[in-house]
Amino acid sequence: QPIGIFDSGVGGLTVAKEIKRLMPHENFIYFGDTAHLPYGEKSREAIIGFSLKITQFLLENNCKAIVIACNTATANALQEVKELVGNQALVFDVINPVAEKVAFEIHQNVGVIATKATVNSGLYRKSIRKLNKYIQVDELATPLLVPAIEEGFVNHPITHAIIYNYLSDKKLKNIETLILGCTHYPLLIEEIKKYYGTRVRVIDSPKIVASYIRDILSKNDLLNPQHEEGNSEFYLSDITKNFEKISKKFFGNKISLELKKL
Ligand code: DGN
Repeated sequence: QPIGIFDSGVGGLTVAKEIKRLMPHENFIYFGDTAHLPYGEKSREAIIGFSLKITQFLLENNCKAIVIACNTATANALQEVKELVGNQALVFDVINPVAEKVAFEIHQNVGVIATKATVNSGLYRKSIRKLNKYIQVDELATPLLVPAIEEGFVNHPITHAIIYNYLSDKKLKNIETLILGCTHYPLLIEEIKKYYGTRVRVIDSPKIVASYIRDILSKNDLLNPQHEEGNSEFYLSDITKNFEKISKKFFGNKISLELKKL
């Protein structure tokens, strides 16, 4: 049985890549909802609607676990996805494992950058402070980053300018740790680290999420036996050049992308 992973576009590939690296024997099905991108600007109702349709598709494909590899969908539709899934599969999200990890670390001033819809939900702040009320969490919406990444502007003067502009915001002035609260942002992690030097630790969320998933699958005895390499399938609601480019960079040229309208 495969692991189903979804996002609005290429962002969730950062999580899929870590899942593949840590669990090479697992099969996975990736769904990128490129036709409805970016989720960060959509209403809660719209985000719930897309997330449920994708989850349904993944369940029809017999997934043993559903990974909401999108912070915006997690922040707006986690409960609804869990209700739809019931006990048909396990549901994982990208916020709670990271919040748990950060809540028990020594740093007290944490910054989060994310889409508008994630910041408006305040879910990072709530989840971290529920576990540790001494941590100060400041969230900043950085909405231009997703379209820039989807346009392929990685390691590019345009993204440099956007990053410098956002990160110099006074909200993030005293932070010691920065959470990349959008699965697209790890594609810019080197550029973001360069901005801070050693002053701020930048959290690599996909690594944390993938190792959390492995632990839970293993506890539930749901990991595949380790004798053959897992295969991967990719479905998109619109096939875009950038998705093709980034997915091939991550998973090699042999992968094929299937069109699946929602
Ligand atoms: N990658 C998604 C996230 O983690 O929030 C959102 C991207 C988007 O559609 N704006």
